[in-house]
Amino acid sequence: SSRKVYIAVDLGATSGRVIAAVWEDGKLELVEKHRFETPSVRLRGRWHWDFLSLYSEILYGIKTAVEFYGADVVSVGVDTWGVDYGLLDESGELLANPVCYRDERTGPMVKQVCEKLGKDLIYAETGIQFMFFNTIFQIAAEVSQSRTAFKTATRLLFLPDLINFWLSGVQSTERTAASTSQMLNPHTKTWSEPILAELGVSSEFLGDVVDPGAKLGLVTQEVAEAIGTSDLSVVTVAGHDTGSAFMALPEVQPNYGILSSGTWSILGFELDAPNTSPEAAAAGFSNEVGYGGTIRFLKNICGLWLLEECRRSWIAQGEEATYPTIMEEAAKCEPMRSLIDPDYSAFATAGGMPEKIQAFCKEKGEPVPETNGQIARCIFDSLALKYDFVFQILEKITGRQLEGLFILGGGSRNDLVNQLAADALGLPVVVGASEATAVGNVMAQMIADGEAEDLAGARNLVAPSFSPRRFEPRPGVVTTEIKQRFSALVS
Ligand code: LFR
Repeated sequence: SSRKVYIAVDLGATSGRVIAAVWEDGKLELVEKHRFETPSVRLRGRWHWDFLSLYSEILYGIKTAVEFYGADVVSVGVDTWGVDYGLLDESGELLANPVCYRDERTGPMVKQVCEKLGKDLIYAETGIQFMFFNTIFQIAAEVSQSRTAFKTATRLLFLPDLINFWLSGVQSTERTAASTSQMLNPHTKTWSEPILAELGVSSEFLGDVVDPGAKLGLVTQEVAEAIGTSDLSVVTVAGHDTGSAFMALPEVQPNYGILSSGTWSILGFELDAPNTSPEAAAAGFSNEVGYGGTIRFLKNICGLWLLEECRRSWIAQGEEATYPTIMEEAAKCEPMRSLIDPDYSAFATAGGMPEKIQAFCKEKGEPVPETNGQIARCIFDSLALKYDFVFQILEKITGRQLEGLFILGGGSRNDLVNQLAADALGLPVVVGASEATAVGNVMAQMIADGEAEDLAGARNLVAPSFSPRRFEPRPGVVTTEIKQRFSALVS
């Protein structure tokens, strides 16, 4: 048949998905084959990913897709959140469970590494915003704690590469995943020598960097037995999930900002070349290398993590706290009553989120949100205001006057926030695929398979399959006073 099926494995910090993308008669249809949680496990003072369990879920999802689509299945691609990694010995053995990026072990490292190398040099070399969990700081923590697994390891694989290795038997280092580590130079698009030298790691340890779209080969015999076919090819995609998400724009609109909304709210837009100017450095924007050498010029805003963490607390206290009830209550609450800075540092780590939000409000003289609905509403209002705040900086640095905002990803299902974002920006919001990451993942596979020539071609090919939704700004909902009140809260 003319039908082709590509499998996207997409791991996010809230859930993992195995999605079959069915390409037939010029239309791409996404079918979710398996969804599972990706919880972190506290063990001996550290937050770990339960990686073998994630691997089993992935195999199960692929098997289900193969059973259903048979010989039409062409290839599989893997993307995950960024910066985390597995450590391997010479024989390819995984030496320890990968540690979660939110783990506190990197805390003191930012200061330490920056004092040694200089913040300016690190930014000029990498163009990446300073976040405590970047791989550069995780490696510094490994060194400083003299961790046995790290000392023994001969190879580091970022998480998408680790799964690709388990599926195909081939070790590779994909460029978009490498880029967000804060160890890659976005101008040369290869490892930064000064950073590697400072960390004391070699480019062999990190590996030669390959582009998304590389064919690694067929699945191993072991995997073939688990999924029921040996005829499945493993292809590198934009392994960093945000890199895949930014590929799946609903329209070509160069003057639109792009928001990838999920656990994180990642706001920026696509450039042809990196901007590592002092202004970009001062504002803390990242230049992440994307598919086809594009640059995502962006900033991470703490996104629906805030709500996920609140839900985790509420559920632990025996409440039901389902998404629909929370949304319904939040919609009924007084708008803009309590505001927080979503990026306040204490919010970045796990635990006690409702109390942390209440404490922030108390300290800043904001009315303290009491009910679950009020807390959720506070998060949504504050996120929309933060988008506007960052958007203005983005305009200043790039000299572009932005005309609207694309919202992509799982968080784009939240129409309350979509509308609030339009209100805060005073601009239209166009909502694209909620599984944008999977769409981008599949686009890279389609290009590798010869169905599209390049990124622009794939965008044109795939966009008609996902009809965008528009939100127009409502005048008067977000006033100048509210914006000023919010700005005063941002540290
Ligand atoms: C989103 C994301 C962000 C990255 C953060 C940590 O899932 O990949 O792009 O900054 O997670 O890796």
